[in-house]
Amino acid sequence: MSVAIYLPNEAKIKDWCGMLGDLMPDWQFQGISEVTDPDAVKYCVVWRPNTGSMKGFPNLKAIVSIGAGIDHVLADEDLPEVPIIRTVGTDLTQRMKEYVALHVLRHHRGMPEIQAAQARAEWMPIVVPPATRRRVGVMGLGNLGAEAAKCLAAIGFDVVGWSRSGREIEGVKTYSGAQGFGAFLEGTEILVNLLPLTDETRGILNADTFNRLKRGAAVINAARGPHMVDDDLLEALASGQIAAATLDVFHIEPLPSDHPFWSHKQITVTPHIASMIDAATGSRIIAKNLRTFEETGTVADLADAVRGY
Ligand code: NDP
Ligand code: OXD
Repeated sequence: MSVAIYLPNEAKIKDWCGMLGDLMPDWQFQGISEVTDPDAVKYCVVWRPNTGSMKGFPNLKAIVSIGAGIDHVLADEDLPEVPIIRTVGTDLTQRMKEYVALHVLRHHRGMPEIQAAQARAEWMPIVVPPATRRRVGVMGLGNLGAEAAKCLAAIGFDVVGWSRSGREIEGVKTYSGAQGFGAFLEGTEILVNLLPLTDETRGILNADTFNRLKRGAAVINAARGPHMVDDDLLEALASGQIAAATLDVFHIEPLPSDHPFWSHKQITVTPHIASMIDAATGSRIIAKNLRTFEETGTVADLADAVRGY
C-alpha cells in the first residue's frame, strides 16, 4: 500500500516516513514530491498541503490530517473528494487542557501585571476574586473544548461553554448556536477559543464579540489565527474593553517579525504550541487509523468536509 506524505519541512517528511514505515513495514511511505507511480498512492498524510498537490492521485482513498483541524486540508482548492481523517487522541487533549489551565490561571491571578511590576521592582500585591466568582467561557465543546471546560470547572471556575448543536457537560452551563451566543458571552471575563476554523467561525473574535464580554476581559485564542480580527483586538486592548490576550495561532505562521502582537505589552505570543502532536504518538494513531480505514472503509476520527470540521 503506497502512502504519500507532505509537511512543509523536508526533514519532518523523512521522520514521519521512517516512523510510519517502522510501524507498518508492509506499507510504503514516501514524500509527495518523490512519488513516481501516482496510480499506486492510496492515502495522503499531510499538514498544510499545497493546492493541487494531491489531485494527481486517481486512486486516493482518504487524506489524513496530521492534527485535529482540517482547515489546512480544505484550503486546497483542488482537493480530491475523499474522506478526511483527523489525528486526535488523549495526548492532544491533555496538552490543550494544560495550556488552557495555565493561561486562564495566569489571567485570573493577574500574572501579566505582577510580572510588569517586577520589571519595575515594584511590590504590587493584588487581590483577585476566587475562581468560583470568575466566569470563563469556552467556545467549541469538541474533543479539546469539552475537556478544557471540565478541567476549568474542576479548578473551581464558573465555566460556560458554547457549541453549534449544544452539549451537556457536568459542571458547565452550555449554550448553542447564534441565539445562545450573546448569553454565553455576557459576564464572561476570560474567553477561550477552541472552535474549528470554518466559514461560520472565521473572524468570530471581533469587536462585536469583545464588546459583549465583561469590560477588562482576557482572550485566549488556541484554535486558529483567522478566528481573530487582529485590528479589532488591538483597538479593544487600547480602549480597555479587553485587558490582555494570549495568542497561540496567527493569520500567518510563523508570526512575521514586524507584527504588532510581538511587542504588545498586553499580548502573550506562543508559537502554535498549545497542543502539538508529537511524531511518535501521532504516527501510532495514524498507523492505527490507516489500517482500520483500509480494513473497514471508515474510522471514528472521520471529519465532515461539508461541515468543515
Ligand atoms: P472538534 O471538531 O472535536 O469540536 C469542535 C467544536 O466546535 C464542537 O463542539 C462544535 O460544535 C463547535 N463548533 C463548530 N462550529 C461551530 C459554530 N459555528 N458555532 C458554535 N460552535 C461550533 O474539534 P477539536 O476540539 O478537536 O479541535 C478544535 C480546534 O482546535 C481544531 O479545529 C484546531 O483548529 C484547533 N487546534 C489547535 C491546536 C493548537 O496547538 N493551537 C491543536 C489542536 C487543535 P458541535 O459540538 O455542535 O459539533
Ligand atoms: C491541530 C493543530 O489542528 O496542531 O492539531 O493545530
